[in-house]
Formats: sequence, structure tokens, C-alpha cells
Amino acid sequence: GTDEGTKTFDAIVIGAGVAGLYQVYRLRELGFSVRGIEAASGVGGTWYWNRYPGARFDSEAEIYQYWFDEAMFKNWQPSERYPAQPETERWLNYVADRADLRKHFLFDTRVTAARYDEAARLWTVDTDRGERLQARFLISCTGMLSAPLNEVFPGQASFRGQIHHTARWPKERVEFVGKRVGVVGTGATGIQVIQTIAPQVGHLKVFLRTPQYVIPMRNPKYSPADWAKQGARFAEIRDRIKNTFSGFEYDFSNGAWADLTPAQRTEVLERLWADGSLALWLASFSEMFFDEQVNKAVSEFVRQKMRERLKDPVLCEKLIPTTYGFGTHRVPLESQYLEVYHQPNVEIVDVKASPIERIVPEGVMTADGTVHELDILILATGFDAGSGALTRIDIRGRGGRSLKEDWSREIRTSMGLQVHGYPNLFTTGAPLAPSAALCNMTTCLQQQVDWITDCIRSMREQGRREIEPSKAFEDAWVAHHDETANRTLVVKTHSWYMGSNVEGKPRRLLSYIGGVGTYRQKCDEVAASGYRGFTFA
Ligand code: NA7
Repeated sequence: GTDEGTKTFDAIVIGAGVAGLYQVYRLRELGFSVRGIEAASGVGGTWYWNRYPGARFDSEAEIYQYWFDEAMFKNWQPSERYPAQPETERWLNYVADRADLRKHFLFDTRVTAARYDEAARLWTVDTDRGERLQARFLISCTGMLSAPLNEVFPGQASFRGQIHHTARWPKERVEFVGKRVGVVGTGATGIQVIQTIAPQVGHLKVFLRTPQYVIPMRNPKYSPADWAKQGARFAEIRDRIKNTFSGFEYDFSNGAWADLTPAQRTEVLERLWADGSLALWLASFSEMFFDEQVNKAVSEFVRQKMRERLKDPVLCEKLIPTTYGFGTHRVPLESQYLEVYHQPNVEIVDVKASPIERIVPEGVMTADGTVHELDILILATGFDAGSGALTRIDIRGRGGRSLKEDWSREIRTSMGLQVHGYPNLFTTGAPLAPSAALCNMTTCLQQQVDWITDCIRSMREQGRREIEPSKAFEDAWVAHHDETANRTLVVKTHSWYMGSNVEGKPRRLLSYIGGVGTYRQKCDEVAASGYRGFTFA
């Protein structure tokens, strides 16, 4: 069934980010032929594209790691607890070189379409460079937050200055000194940009719609001695993060909220606040996610911390959230973000009261008719999360069915690993698995890649050529996912977690919220049962 001149592989992996690199490594180790395809010019995925000023992760360097090579871990010296994008991009290049992974990838090549041939049981993949490749298995390592929302406003093309979405930041240096700069968006990304460029710009306008609960990051430098200590804990860290709620080292271990006195609760919150990590969110009190009263109390604790820094009641009014609870969407760590608003050259434009209507040659026009004149406009407007990276490829499964069409009605997967109707397609970072929303990404992505790799290996052992989750299995996973999600307050808050940041996107919590450890167990049980719920050919 192969066309003349079409190259055929055991597997095609889309993406050379954290997941794609590891997926290629694992399959090659087992002797499978693999072709990786990457739209960027280099490896890194998220850490290739997100070059905006201030980009960094909120996972500790010792957990944002691979676990397949202990010496690789030990020989990389992170400079600090939360390294910035350039260092993380360098790290992924170090990994790619050390494991000799680059040669398996086509770079500067975007997958445009993928079609499953039911008779041949092969995927045919087309690229924007006109290549056509075939493989038994297609594995998407396309990232959860990689399809940027960069065409947000009418008139963008008419803008006379520079306009940059944070996830499409140019490699060339952008000069801010003396410039009139506007930032749209105050999610985790916008906050990092704002706090980083505010000291350089001439004038900064923050187009603010929804304020955030923020936690000050504590980001100490890591000396070689510090890293040697982490290296000595390699196996301990690796094993620990597999089973926590969020794939971080810390976990809920402060006792039940109801059992503690108010003073004891405050003691816990103060201690985790001082840690300057996401522990206050992901390892304080799990009741915060379910119980309105607990959530209210923790939210008020965070608000009070913000008030103490902001001082000015007008700023408090604008920058402290009141319409949703702490932790019901992504909590960003920040460094002097709130203090930025004390600078005389920083101005808040309330676009809740008066939304952005269009971009004009001079800048941003809001509904009240004001034109905000700018030299540089930064769109920190986020992503079509979870589903977007896949629906931007024309993926066709059984009977020519289209993933884009299917997901325009309802976003469904089987444990985020496969989709009914799309045999031999495996997905990582996909909807309905734990991911960026509530997981340290390296933890979750390696677990998914390991599961996929074990599945493909077991198919080879058994002489099976096709795998697909049954409709019943998928229904059951979706039901379990929804039931878990709907017990939480997360589903009541507007954000990309729910798909509500994209017009017309069907609502569903995109990340599984039953816990990383629980999810792993469920995946392992399916494998141990001989993949019950999946059909083979
Ligand atoms: P987010 O978290 O989706 O944030 C996008 C921001 O852009 C958010 O503040 C939005 O306000 C704002 N936005 C989007 N469209 C508009 C319009 N039309 N007008 C005004 N404001 C707008 O994206 P990030 O890139 O910050 O973070 C994504 C994830 O990447 C993050 O959670 C980390 O896990 C890594 P809104 O809240 O919708 O009112």
C-alpha cells in the first residue's frame, strides 16, 4: 500500500519539544524507525517559541527534568530555582545533542494533514514542504499550549508599529527603551512580560480585563554545591513526583482544613507563601478546589498579601480579583509584578469597562473611542489550548472523519492518549489528561510517552498492527473526567482551562483533575489488563 517514493516509518512523531524528544528517544531505543517533524528551526517546543522577555517556568529546575539519564541530570547545572527561557532552550539542546536526537527530525517543516488508510493500516502525513511520509503510528507531541491566539483583533495588519504575540516572539532583540508599549493580557505570560519590560519602556499601557491572584516567586541561585545535592537525590525526586497530585515534589500534606484551628491554617498558608513556589496552590489544602468556604478563606489570604504590597486603594480595586476564587485557574508566580504599577510610566487601561474594538495604524482603539497610541503592541492573549495544536492539522481518521469537526462539537479523548475513530494515533499533552493546568509538564509528558511506548512495544510482541479505544471506553473516561471536574470550582471560572477563552469552543475542563498519581495508576491498570477497552487488529 505504499506509494512510490513515499518514505515509511514505524512511527512519525510531531514536535521536538519536551515530549517529542523523549518519544523519539524511547522508540529508537527499542529499535523502531522514527521520523520526527518539527515546525521550528530547532528543538525546544514551548522553549523555542516563547522567547518573550521574562519567560520562565514555575516548576523547580530539579523537577523540570528527564529521568532517563542520571549523568545528563547531574552534568547540567541550572543557574537558579526557576530558570528563564534561554537556559531551558539551551538545556533541551543539550539533551538533544547528548542523546543524538536531532538527526531524526525534519526541522522547519510543519505537518499540514494526516490521513489514516484503513486498508493499509498506515498514517499518511503531508507537510508544508510537500513531503509525504507514512507510518504505522502517528504520535502528536504538539504541546498543550502551542496554538497561539495571535489574530485577536480586527485591523492588526494596519498597525504601523511592531506587533508580537508572546509565543511568536522574534529572535532579534526588540528595543523597548523610550518606546510606547501596550500589553494585552495578564495571564501567566502577560505578567512575566510586564514585570520584565516595565523598567525599560518609555510608557507602558496594560490593557487589563481580568486581574490575577499572584504569588511572589522565590528564585535563589543554584551553586554547583546546591546542584550536587539535587543530583544525590535523583532517584528520590524521580520516584516522588510520579505520585503527587500535581507532579511536583510537594503535595497536600497539611492535614484537613476542618481539623485545624484558624491559627494553624494561617501558619500553613504563611509557610507556603514564604516558600515562593506554587505550593500554596498545589500543596496547601485540597479542599480549596472543592469547598467554597475554604476557597474563600484562602482567596482572602492572598488578597490581603496583595493589598499590603499595592497599598493604593485604586490599584487594589483594579488589580485584586474578586469575581473568582484563588486557584480556579492558573496561578502565576511573579517578581515585583504588582510594584510595577507604582511606576509613573505604567498605566492601566480598563478593557473590561471599555473593550478593545480594533487596532488602528496608530495603536489600539477601545469602545469609548479612545485611540491609545503605541510603538509596540504585545499580545499575551494565550492559546487555543489542548485541542488547538491538533485541530490546526487536517487529521482524518476512519471513514475520513475529521478531528477538527469532531472536536468542534465535543472535545473527547481516551485518557488523553488516543481518540476513538482515529486508530494508531497517540497523543501527548492532549485534552482530558493531566497537563499544564495542573501538572509539572515534564512529569506528565514522560509518563504519557512511556505508556505509549510500552503499548507499541507490546503490540509488536503480539503481532498487532492496529489499536483503537472503543466508544464505550472513551465514554467511560469522559464521564469519569467530567464527574471529577464537576466536583471542583475550576469549572465555574472562565479561562483556557475550560476552553472559554476561544469563541465557539465547546466547554469542558481540558486537564484531568483527579491527580497525576491517580491518573498514572489508571493508565497502568489499563496496560496491565492487556489494554482492556481497546480493540486490536
Ligand atoms: P492566558 O492565561 O490564556 O491569558 C490570556 C490573557 O489575555 C488573559 O488575561 C485574557 O483576559 C487576555 N485577553 C485575551 N483576549 C483579550 C481581549 N480581547 N481583550 C482583553 N484581554 C484579552 O494565556 P497565557 O499565555 O498568559 O498563559 C497560558 C498558559 O501558558 C499559562 O496558564 C501557563 O500554564 C503557560 P481574560 O482572562 O480572558 O479576561
